Amino acid sequence: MEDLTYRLPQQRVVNTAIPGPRSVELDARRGDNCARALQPGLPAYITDGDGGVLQDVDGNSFIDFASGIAVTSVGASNPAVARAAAEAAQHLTHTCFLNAPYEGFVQVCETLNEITPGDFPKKTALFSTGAEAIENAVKIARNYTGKNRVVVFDDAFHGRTNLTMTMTAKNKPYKAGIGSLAPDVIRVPGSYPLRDHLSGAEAARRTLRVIDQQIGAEDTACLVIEPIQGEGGFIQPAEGFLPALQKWCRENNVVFVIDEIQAGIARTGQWFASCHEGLEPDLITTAKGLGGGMPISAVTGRAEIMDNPPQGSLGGTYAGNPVACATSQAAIEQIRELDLCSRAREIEAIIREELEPLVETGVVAEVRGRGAMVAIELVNSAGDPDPELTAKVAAACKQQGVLILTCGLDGNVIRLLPPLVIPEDLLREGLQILAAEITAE
Ligand code: PLZ
Repeated sequence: MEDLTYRLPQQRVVNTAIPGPRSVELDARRGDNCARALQPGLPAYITDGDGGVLQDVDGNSFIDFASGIAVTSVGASNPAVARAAAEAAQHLTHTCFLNAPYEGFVQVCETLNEITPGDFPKKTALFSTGAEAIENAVKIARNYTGKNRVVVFDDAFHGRTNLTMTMTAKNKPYKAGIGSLAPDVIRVPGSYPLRDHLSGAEAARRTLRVIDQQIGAEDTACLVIEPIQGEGGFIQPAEGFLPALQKWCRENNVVFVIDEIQAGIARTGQWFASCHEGLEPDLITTAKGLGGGMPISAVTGRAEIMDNPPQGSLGGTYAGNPVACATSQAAIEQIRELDLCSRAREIEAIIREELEPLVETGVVAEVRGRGAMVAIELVNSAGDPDPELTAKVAAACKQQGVLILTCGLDGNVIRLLPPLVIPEDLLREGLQILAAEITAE
């Protein structure tokens, strides 16, 4: 993998116990002042980030395998993105597009219409967060079809607002004790090859049978699915599963919505994870990597669906903020210029080379995912999920300066989401530390 240029030294440095003394002080202030629900996974407070590293207040430097949950694909302080933000902010921090429009908003819509799959007329609406994009995709699909039901999947994650937390599968911590759920959201089984041992066609038959028998296409507005489930465990459906769902949607006037919020924007080695199986979703939601670090999200899709909601029914004060539009355009140009789709595929090859040998130990059930969105699922000697070991390995990695995230409904999946600009030696060093922690068990 080719070296890029970096501002910060691309080195792992552990100078203190993690957390170091200044982080401990800051965390005490957090405890006194921030809501208890907001508990950071890394106990160290970050001051700077670049390439594949995050530096903390105590002079430690972590290898970043998180990218702020798949956001900073072009780096946490990409110079082109930082310049675009500064330049935009010197002219407009905000106007509200609905009151006083600006070119940057239109430009991001044009770009998304061009890079999303599907050779048909498309339109885009911009928002601020992933959950907001999902909420709006559902509104648009309901408005277009005149139907209400929303089909979602086991292990799904779509957000934390009322509708999207309902669409999210995991009860704790997302729903328990948080009040009423939204109506008309119905969950069906998906495709989880490691556990269900079904081919894509078999899994799709099972799913469509449940939909036909228990829900009914005549009342269903849309089916919403992540092409690789993110928070749910980096679950990659068996080949053929997603195309079969798309076909069923087309035949039944159900809007096929692909949630590319985590998997999209070059993360999996193509502009969109949908591209790997040639999908042409009716609507695609994007966020995270789209803004190069600034909050921006989008719904992009078939013009006739996107244009159906009446004027004034979509939008928001901050939707498509001018600074976020500028960073989004800069991030997309960086992905093109640095050919980060290819780099994501190279990252996958390196991760597989370093971690696939662990499958022989029996602790790692499989290495799965695409591009720079790869995970390992950890199991005990009986083959059951091992969340204790997973938490222990993740904590040990953090102590050694490697920021690792876990996921999965059973909490037994370690997911790797490095920035696409991470240098190869740093990537390998982090993976070797992770592998050593797993084999030490
Ligand atoms: N859809 C596929 O991955 C956000 C959530 C972290 P927001 N994933 C990270 C957490 O604990 O809240 C996500 C996603 C997919 C929707 C969302 C929601 O995006 O920008 O967090 O609202």
